[in-house]
Amino acid sequence: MLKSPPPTRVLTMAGLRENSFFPGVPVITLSDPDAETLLVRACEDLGFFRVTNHGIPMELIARLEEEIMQFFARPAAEKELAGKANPFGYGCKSIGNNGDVGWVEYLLMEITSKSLSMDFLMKPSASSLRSALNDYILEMRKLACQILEMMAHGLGIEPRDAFSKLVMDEESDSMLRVNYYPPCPMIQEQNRFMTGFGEHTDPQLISVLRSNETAGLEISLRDGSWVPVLPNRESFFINVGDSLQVLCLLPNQKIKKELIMGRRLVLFQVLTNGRFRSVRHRVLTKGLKSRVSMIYFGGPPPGERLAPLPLLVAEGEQSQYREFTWHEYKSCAYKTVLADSRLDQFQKRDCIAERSDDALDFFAKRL
Ligand SMILES: O=C(O)CCC(=O)C(=O)O
Repeated sequence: MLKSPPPTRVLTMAGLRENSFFPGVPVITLSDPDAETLLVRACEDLGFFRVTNHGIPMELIARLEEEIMQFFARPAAEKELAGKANPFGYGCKSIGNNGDVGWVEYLLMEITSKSLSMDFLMKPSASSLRSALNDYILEMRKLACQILEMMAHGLGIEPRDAFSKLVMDEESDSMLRVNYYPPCPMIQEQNRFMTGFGEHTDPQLISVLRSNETAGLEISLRDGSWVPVLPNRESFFINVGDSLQVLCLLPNQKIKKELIMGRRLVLFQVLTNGRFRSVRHRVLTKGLKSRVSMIYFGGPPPGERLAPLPLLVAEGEQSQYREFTWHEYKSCAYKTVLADSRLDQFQKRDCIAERSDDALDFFAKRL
């Protein structure tokens, strides 16, 4: 448990909005005949949605949550046996190596050859945690792949495993993070809140997030405003990651062309049609109740070249980004602070103005 007052660098702000959850998070029932279309629309609009009817047994989720609570309730010295998060292991307040801090404890685990490989999990005392985690990630991989296939099919991409095969690959660079945001009575008294997990986008392809009923997750809308997400312990929240945004990006040339045509309607289609958006999100904690979240990050193999799928690029058009691999992108992510817009570093110079949403808004207002 975190016992000391929050570190000074954890922001505290007054005036948490009560009962003002964002009503616009798409809720998609995976068995709905229109689910593929709805998924694509949600990825274009928000890069974020909630799925129900996912088929993951509640007992499995409850079992893992119970194990996680037991892990974080242990004395610090025992938790530290998991190794310092660098990047994998146990972390407390400090997120990454670049100065980010939050009111959070976490375990970040690398998934290799379809299971979790960490020395501390191999100890007999960790066997029930290990088994719950491994059962959970099997289900998460299946769910992530099902959703990626629905997205591809919804976009008209053949084969439909164009995205999911990257996560299914033996070399897939996927991980699981479990976060524990302890209560903090100090801010509770002051009606303030603070950063649990600072704003960021997820670098991978897709994130499958599940939390308990404690609120705190917020997403950023296209206009830059932040909105709180109503938690739902029976559903999973899906984030589009940066890598998926790159694979599904409309080429720059097309954006230029449509802008010159000068129609607001056309511009809107350019912004939304075929362009997935990685969602910026953060966790604010009010300190009343603990929040527990577990996030499966489905990533591509290290050598995978991240570029718009040829199918989405018409002749004569080119990507906004220089070529890079997932390994390069991940290395860059580890060197930056959470809030950095890392994709900008891979953008071709002449594409910067056209790609920025601000620039597009600027033009839209003048059409
Ligand atoms: O705890 C949450 O709900 C989200 C945390 C998060 O964004 C992350 O671990 O990357």
